Amino acid sequence: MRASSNNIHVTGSERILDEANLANVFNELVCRALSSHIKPDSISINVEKIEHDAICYAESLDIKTVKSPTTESAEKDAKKLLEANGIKTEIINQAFNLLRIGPAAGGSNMRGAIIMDIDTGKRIEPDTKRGVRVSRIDYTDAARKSIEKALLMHDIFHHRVIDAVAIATKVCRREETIAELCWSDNPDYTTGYVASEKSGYVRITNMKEKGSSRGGRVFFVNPEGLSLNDYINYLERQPVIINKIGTVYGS
Ligand code: WAQ
Ligand code: MG
Repeated sequence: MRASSNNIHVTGSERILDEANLANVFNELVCRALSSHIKPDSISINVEKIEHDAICYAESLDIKTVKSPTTESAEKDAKKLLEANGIKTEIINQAFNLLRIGPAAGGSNMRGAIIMDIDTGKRIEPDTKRGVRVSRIDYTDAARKSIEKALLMHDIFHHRVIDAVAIATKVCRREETIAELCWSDNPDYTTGYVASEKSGYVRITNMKEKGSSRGGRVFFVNPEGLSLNDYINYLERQPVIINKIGTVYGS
């Protein structure tokens, strides 16, 4: 589903389903579009067939929460985590600077993610205006229920968390990915995260000031032996379904 207003992207969401569930989910997606912070004037739903054999199954990353009281402390916490994953401080600073000013040309947000070479700090995504969109990721019904329940229990339930954990899980299970850094472009949603196979999905509160509509994602990748085409093809095209939920920790 993609919803826009005056030709500007408002919200999007996607699912991987059996044919039998297709019609039910239409309803859910339309409701989601209509309940977005900006009312869309256009909603499109696109359906594509996926071969069963092509699907990979994954366990979601463990979820932790760091309660950082200010944007400054949140940035420090995020940087420490990224350093612990072996990324150089100067490269991390570059990623922060980009997300803070707006990574697309002219200082606006991107629809997709930045891919950053951890040796040089160079952006290597082919289209620096759009970025790379992670797609074809979902939960089994049982896994979705289980993550909803665990998030509710820890009082951190939000559809953004569920979607972001799915994206981070897909991104981090590829060995090219060293870590991911993200915060939302929604002005009311200030919790961001650092994720990696090693650290899990670490939520950090106050990653940006309330009211800021700057947000984005950076995938830090190891350039050694990297085939950028294969990597992007995996992110965009490989169907991944989460069938098991990692541990959800309280804060
Ligand atoms: N693939 C790659 N990049 C994306 C995708 C995607 N599928 N979706 C969004 N982005 C990029 C794009 O640049 C957006 O501007 C930016 O990420 C933020 O997207 O656990 O909601 O959908 O509480 O606003 C984090 C949840 C929520 C933290 C992140 O991101 C928590 C969020 P948003
Ligand atoms: Mg958004």
